[in-house]
Amino acid sequence: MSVVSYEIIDGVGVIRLNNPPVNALSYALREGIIDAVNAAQADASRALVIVCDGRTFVAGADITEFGKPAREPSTTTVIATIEQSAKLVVAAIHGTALGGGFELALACHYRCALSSAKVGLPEVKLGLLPGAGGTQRAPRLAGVDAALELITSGNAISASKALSLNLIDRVVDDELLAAAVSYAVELADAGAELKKVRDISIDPATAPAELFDKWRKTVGKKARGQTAPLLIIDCVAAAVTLPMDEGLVQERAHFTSCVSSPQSAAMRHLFFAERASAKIKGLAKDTAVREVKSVGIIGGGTMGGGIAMNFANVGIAVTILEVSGEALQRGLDLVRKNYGITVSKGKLSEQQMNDCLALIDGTTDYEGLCDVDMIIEAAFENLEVKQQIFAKLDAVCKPGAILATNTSYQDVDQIAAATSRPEDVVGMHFFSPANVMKLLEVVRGEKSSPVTVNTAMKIAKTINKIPALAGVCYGFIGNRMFRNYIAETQRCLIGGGTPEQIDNAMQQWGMAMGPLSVNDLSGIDISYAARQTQTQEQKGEPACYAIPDALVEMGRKGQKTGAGYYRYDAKTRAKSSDPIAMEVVEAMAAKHGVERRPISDEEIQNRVIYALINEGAKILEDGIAQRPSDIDVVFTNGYAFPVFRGGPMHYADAVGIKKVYDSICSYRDQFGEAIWKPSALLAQLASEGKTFNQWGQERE
Ligand code: T1G
Repeated sequence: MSVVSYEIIDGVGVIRLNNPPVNALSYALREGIIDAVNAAQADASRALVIVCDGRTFVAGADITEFGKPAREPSTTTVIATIEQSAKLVVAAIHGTALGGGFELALACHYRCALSSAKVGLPEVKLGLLPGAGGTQRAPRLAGVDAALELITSGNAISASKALSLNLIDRVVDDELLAAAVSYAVELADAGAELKKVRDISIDPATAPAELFDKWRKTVGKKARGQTAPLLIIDCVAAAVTLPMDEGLVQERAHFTSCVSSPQSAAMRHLFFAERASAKIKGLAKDTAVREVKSVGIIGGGTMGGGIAMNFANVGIAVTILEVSGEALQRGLDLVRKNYGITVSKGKLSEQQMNDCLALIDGTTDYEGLCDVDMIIEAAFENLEVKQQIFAKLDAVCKPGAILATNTSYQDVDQIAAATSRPEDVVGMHFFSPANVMKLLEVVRGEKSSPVTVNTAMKIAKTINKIPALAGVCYGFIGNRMFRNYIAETQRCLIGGGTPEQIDNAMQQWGMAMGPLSVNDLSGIDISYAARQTQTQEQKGEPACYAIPDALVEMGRKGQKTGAGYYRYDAKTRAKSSDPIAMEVVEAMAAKHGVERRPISDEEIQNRVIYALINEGAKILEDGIAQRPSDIDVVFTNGYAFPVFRGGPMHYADAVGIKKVYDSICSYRDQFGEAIWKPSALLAQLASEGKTFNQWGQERE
C-alpha cells in the first residue's frame, strides 16, 4: 500500500500521508511526497495541501533509519521540492508536527493547524539538532530568542503559541482538511505570494553576539557535557550572519557530526528503550486492564502527597488516608503548597490547581477506601507496619481492587502474604519527588496476577510515568544496583579519595551531582536509619558505611544539619570543603585497616560505574529485569544517570563488554571476590563477543 495518496478537492491538490503509527518521514514517505508534489505541478490544481491520516502529522524523521546507510531522496530534498513548488503549498497539521515533520511544514508556504495540535523541534532530546532547515527557518519566523528556546529545549508548543510566534498562519478548531482546502482556495483567489521562509532575513540588530553568548552560558550549564545544544546555538547564529544556503550547509555539517556521535546513539537507544520498557514480555495480548477511576493513598507524607498529585493531575479522584486528623491536614496542606509552587512557576493556572485539589480528599477511616479501584500504600518503610496495613486493606477493599505498595526495597511477597488476595498485590515504586520523577518501578510479586501487573503498567502511562517491570529482590532493579554504586563510592573515599575529588570525577563523567553531595542533600541519616534494621549481609562490609555512620553519630546528617561530607552556609546553603570530614575519612580508614593511596579520577569513574554494570548483569541473570534496556530506563529516569551515556548497560556496550569485564576481573584481583565477583553473564558475553543489546534482542 502506498503511504502517499492524492486527490483534487475544490481545485486543490490534496497530498495525503499515511505511514502509521506516527507518519515518520521514512524513505517511502519521502519518495511519495516528492512524486506527488512534482506530479501536481502539471495538473489542474490551483494549490496544494499536505495532510496526514492517523493520530498525527509527521512526527519527524524515521529514527530507526539513523545509523544506517542514508537512502535518497533525503529529507532536505523533500523540503526543497515543497518550497520550490510553483503552486502554493499549505500544511494541515494535527497531533504533533515534530522535528523533520515541522521542518516539512516550515518549507510549505502556509501552515494551518488544529487548536489541539502541537509543534516542535525535539531533536536535541535525541542528541541531534534539526537537520532539514529548522535552525534556519524557525528564527526567520519566530525571532532568534524564541527559536533558541524552542530548539534548545526540544519541548513542543501549542498551536496558539506557534501562531503568536508566526510559526503557524491559521488555527482552526475542527474539520482540518476542509479548513485547509478553503484556506488554500482563499490564498489562491487572493493571488497570495509563495511565502518562502528562506526569503525572510533576520535583522542582525535583534540578535547581537551577546545574546548568543548568554544562551551558550545558560544552555552550556544545563547541557552538562552534551554537544548538540551548543551546536544548535551556532546554527541559529549562522541564520543571522550567513545567507540561507550557507546556513543550511553549516546546519547539515553539525547534524552529520551529531547523528554519528555516541551521545546521539545513546539517546536514540533511550528513546526506544522507554517505549519498550512498558511492554510485558510473554503477556497474552488479550490480558485485561482493570479500570482505575479512583485511588486510595495510605500515608499523606512527602511520597503519599506526590503520588496523589499524579492521579489528580490526570483527573482521577484520590483519597488520602492518615492515622489522625492533624496528620491528614498536614498532608493535604503539603499537597496544596506543592501545587502553589507549580502555579508560581507559571506551569499551572490557578484554575487547574483548584480542579486538581478538588479531586483530592482525605480520611482517617479505612472504610473510606472500601470502593476505590486502586490503593497505593506509602507508609513508613517497615515490613511489619506494611503487613498490618495490607491486612486491614484486605478486610475493607472491594474485590478486584489493586493493592499496591510504594516500598523501596521490602519483600512484596511477604506484604502480599498478609492478605487473602496476593494476586491483587503489586509493587509500585515511585521516586522522590513523586509528582516530578518520571520513573515508576512496577514490582511483580510471585502471585501477582497478569491483570494486576498489566493494570499497574498501564496506569503508569496514564499518569505520565515511564514504567519498568522488576521482580522481587532486595531493592528491586534501581536500589539493588544503586547500593553497589554507593558502596564503591565509599571504597574509593576510604581508600584514598576525598569528597571533592569523587564528586568532581563523577560530575566530569556526566552525573548532574556527585554521589556524596547527593547523600548530603537527601540526608546521610536516611540510609543510616535503614542500616539499623538491616542484616549484616544487607549492610555489606563495614568499610562501606563506616564514614557515613561516623558522620551521622557526630550529628553531621548533611545539608539539613549544615554539615555532612561538606559544610553548608546556613543562609545561602553554599557548599564548602570541611577538613573535619577528611579527619573522619582518615580515622575510619585507620580503624578498618585500609591503607589510603592516590586514586585517579578515571579509576573512580570506572569502579563506580562498573559496579553498577556488574550488578545490572546479575539482575538480568536473576530475571529481575526483563531486558537490559529496562535497566537503562531505570537509571536515566530514576537516578540522574546522564542520558548521553544511555544508561549503565548501553554504556557497557559502548565501552566494550570485554574491556569492562577485564577491568572487573582486575578489581576482583585487587579487592577480592566478596566485593567484585564478576557476573557470569558478563563473562559469557565477553567470551562470545556479544553486547547486552544483542543478548536482550535475542530474548525479546
Ligand atoms: N521514528 C520512528 N519511530 C517512531 C518515531 C520516529 N520519529 N516516533 C515514534 N515512533 C514509534 C515509537 O517507537 C512507537 O513504536 C510508536 O511510534 C508510537 O510512539 C531531520 C533529525 C510522536 C509524540 O523526536 O515524541 O526529525 O513502541 O509510543 O506516546 O531534523 O512518539 O509502538 O513499536 O511514543 O503517542 C524528531 C519522536 C526525530 C519525535 C507520539 N522527532 N516521537 O507519542 O506514541 S529526529 C521526534 C515522539 C528528526 C530532522 C530530525 C512520540 C510522539 P512502538 P509512542 P505516543
